[in-house]
Amino acid sequence: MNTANYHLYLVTDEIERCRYSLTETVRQAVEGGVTIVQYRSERLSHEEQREQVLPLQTYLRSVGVPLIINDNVQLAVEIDADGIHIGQDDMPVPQARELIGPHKILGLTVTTPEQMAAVDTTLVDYVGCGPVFPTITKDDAPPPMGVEGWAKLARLSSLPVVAIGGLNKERTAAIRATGLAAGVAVVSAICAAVNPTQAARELT
Ligand code: TZP
Repeated sequence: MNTANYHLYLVTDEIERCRYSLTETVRQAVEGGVTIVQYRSERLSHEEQREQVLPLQTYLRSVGVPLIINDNVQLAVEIDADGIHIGQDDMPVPQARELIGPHKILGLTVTTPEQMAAVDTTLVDYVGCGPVFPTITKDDAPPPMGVEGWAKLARLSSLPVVAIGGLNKERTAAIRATGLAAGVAVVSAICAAVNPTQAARELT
C-alpha cells in the first residue's frame, strides 16, 4: 500500500470560483497546513487541464506535497503525478492501477456499504466518503450522509478514509472527533476563502 498524509486534503475548484490563481490558492493553503492536493476540473479539456496543472505540480514538488489528479488517469500518467482519484463510474480500479503503476496513490470514492465491501484493498490506497453535508461544489453528489452515516461507512473500511462534502471548521472537528478519519477533504472552505492560509489552519 502507498501511504500519504491525508490529514488536510485540498481538492481544487474551477479557477473562476477561486479568489486567486490556482497555484497561489494552493500555495497559501499549504502554508496553512494542507498535506495533499487533488487537482479537479470538471469542465476543462485535457489540454487545458494539463496547462493549468503543470505550474501547480512544479510548486507542489518544491514543497514535497503530493499531487493527485481527479478522474483523468491519462493526465496523471503524462505528467507523472503522485496519484489518481477515481469515482465508481470512472475507469475501473484494475485498469487505473495498471496504468499508473504500483507506486502511485490510488483513491476511490465510496458512498455505500456495498461499494465499501467491493473495494479491492490490494489495489486501492484510500477511500473518499461523502458528501457528509450538502455541497454546492459537486452537481451530481448523492444525498448527504451526515456524521453518523459517514462514521458507519468509515467503520467498514480497512483502508484510510477521507471525509468530504460541505466541511467547514465545526463540521471538520466533528468528523475528526469520531477518530475514524485519516483526513478531511475540502474544496470551497479553502478555495473560496479570502485567506486560504487562515482557512486551512482552522481545519487542521
Ligand atoms: N465529492 C463529494 S462532495 C465533493 C466532491 C468532490 C465536493 C466537496 O466540496 P465542498 O465545497 O468542500 O463541499
